[in-house]
Amino acid sequence: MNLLKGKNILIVGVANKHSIAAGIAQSMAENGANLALTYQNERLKGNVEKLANDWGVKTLIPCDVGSDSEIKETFSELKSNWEHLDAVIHAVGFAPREELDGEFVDVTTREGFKIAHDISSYSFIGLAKEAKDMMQGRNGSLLTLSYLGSQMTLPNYNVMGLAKASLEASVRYLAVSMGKEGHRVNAISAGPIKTLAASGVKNFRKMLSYNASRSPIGRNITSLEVGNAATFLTSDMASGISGEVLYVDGGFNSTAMGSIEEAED
Ligand code: NAD
Ligand code: 0WE
Repeated sequence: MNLLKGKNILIVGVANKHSIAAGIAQSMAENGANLALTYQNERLKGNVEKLANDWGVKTLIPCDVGSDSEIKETFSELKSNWEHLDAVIHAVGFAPREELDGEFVDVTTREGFKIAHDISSYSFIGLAKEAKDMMQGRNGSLLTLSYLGSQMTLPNYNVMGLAKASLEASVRYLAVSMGKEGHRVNAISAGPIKTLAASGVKNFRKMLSYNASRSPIGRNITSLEVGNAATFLTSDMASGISGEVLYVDGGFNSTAMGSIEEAED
């Protein structure tokens, strides 16, 4: 399909081939988009360069979203390549590792809270602010990635749950603000996927099998499935959708009791 033919799209959050942002880039490249990618730091540059090559992407820009000046620099660099911008994809989340292992009330710190909200939530607003100029008159789209932990508790997601709740609220406020410019703002709430961000998480394999067995589709989702939903939301096919959180989780969020078989009598 060619849902994004001729659209210029910035993707933030590719670390390696397992990244959700990589599934999004693949789907968008297959749908005719012109892509630019950022990478967080020199350590990840090599990985991202190789992937960019596979997708025929020429524009690669370093950007730590914790820095206002790096965000600004990203868009001035982009402006030297493109006349305009149609969409921004934000697939970034981070909390200090210690915040994601243990009892919420004990492991959450003021500093960890600040970092989690800064990198995982504020950064989406920071990107929108700077993207506005290049997106003028384009009826563009902004998209971020969230997780069910924003709405319900699960072990160890802790302060990230708060940061994702903040991110989802900012999707709604940004939808109003950016709506005045003709742009749409949405989130995809993805089911669990084994990515770099998930690799350090205790019992992640168990979480994957728990989710697969309790999902209506009976399996976990892939980053390409997230990518295809992202392609739809970014395309003109979704021109009526804004301020929305779309679940791409095989239906997991909608079941309270998938099966009774494993319960005891
Ligand atoms: P990933 O590790 O592949 O991607 C996370 C990205 O965030 C990396 O590219 C990393 O470089 C980037 N990042 C972190 N701090 C940054 C900073 N200061 N500046 C710039 N970039 C920074 O993992 P992923 O699972 O693909 O995560 C992408 C998004 O998807 C995140 O928002 C995550 O919360 C969300 N998500 C993940 C899952 C899952 O199970 N993997 C499920 C739902 C939502
Ligand atoms: O949003 C995420 C990933 C969040 C994340 C993961 C890490 C691990 C390494 C943010 N920051 C860090 N920092 C690190 O140092 N997911 C939805 C995946 C995920 O992470 C979890 C999960 C799930 C699911 C953490 C605990 C419990 C469940």
